Amino acid sequence: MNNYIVQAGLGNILEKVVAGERLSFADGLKLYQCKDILAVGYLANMVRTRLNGDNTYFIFNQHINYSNICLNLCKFCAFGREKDSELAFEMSVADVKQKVRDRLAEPISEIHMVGGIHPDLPFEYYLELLRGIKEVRPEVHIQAFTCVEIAHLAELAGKPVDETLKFLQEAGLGSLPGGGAEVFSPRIRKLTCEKKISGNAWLEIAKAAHRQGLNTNATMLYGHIETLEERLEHLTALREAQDETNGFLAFIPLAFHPKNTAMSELARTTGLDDLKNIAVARLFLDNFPHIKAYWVMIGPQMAQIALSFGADDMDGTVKEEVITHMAGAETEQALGSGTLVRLIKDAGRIPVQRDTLYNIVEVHN
Ligand code: V47
Repeated sequence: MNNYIVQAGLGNILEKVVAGERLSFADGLKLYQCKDILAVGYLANMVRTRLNGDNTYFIFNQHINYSNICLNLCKFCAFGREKDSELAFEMSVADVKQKVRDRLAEPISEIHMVGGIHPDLPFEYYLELLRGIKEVRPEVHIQAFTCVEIAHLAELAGKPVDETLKFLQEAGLGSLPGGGAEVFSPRIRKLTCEKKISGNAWLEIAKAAHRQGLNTNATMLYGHIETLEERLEHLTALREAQDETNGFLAFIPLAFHPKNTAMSELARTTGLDDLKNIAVARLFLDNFPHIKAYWVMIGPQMAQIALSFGADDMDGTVKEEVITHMAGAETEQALGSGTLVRLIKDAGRIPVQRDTLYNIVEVHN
């Protein structure tokens, strides 16, 4: 096998991976440019196995989008709407509580809740959302509000970010999801999401959350107009932030879905690029414990294959995914745990049901 990796031009990287050495920017670029996906995947699988063995994590979770009304209206997004749009929606706290109540019979341990940057909902609404969910389902872990929403909530609260996070934590917030990171490059943000907070601001909020005892995830929206160098700059910034605070749990590459967006002329990502992003992330983000293959975006079959290319997490049952489906995703809106377990076992890995913080709930052997 070593000869094969050397022939693929990745001999130096193999040596570093075996020695547990950190990869350089140039190494990352070489991996992205390498056309031999099996060689890249072999290396990523070495790291995946070293860090997580055969364990492949999944969770029983429920997605709730409290509103799609958004001031940012990013070009890659098919979800956000202006307030007066016919397709705009906004849930009351009672609506959200009902969504949670509807699924009380299912063993859901995490609520993943995000929305847009709403022009006029008050800070109290967000606190009430958290308190309301906890009232209905006290044990559930609420993973809610991206760093972009947190910046907005801090403005609404008229408080610094750390104090705002404290209020949210006291109301029931357990951790932050990884959305809103997009690509940190100022060039990409100017062209695709000019109104959104900067990449640096996103990173500062994630680090503030970590210091506050809140874990977060991180994402990268790939497959639109970003260059390979911009992807690596994004990964480098995440790796540096993680060196500082060690609060990121998982990295999730998000495959761009162009339908119904202002960038609908672009093509969907290819399977190779999907696998490449998982594998390069696993190799480059040496301080991230987990890499998620988000089946909603790349499909359950590709997510299953990704388990041999660096991924050790398949997210979860999800239930009612909206953001990607509005942008043309053809995947299901939910997967049963039986399907997840079968996909993982078929890939020769061990299905491990987890909670949000990666404590093991049950090994499905
Ligand atoms: O923030 C928006 C992205 C994110 C599109 O933390 C799009 O565990 C593809 O962040 N095509 C929301 N992506 C999803 C997200 C997420 C999902 C699953 C797990 C976790 C986690 C986080 O989706 C947005 C944005 O970055 N997005 N539009 C689109 N057309």
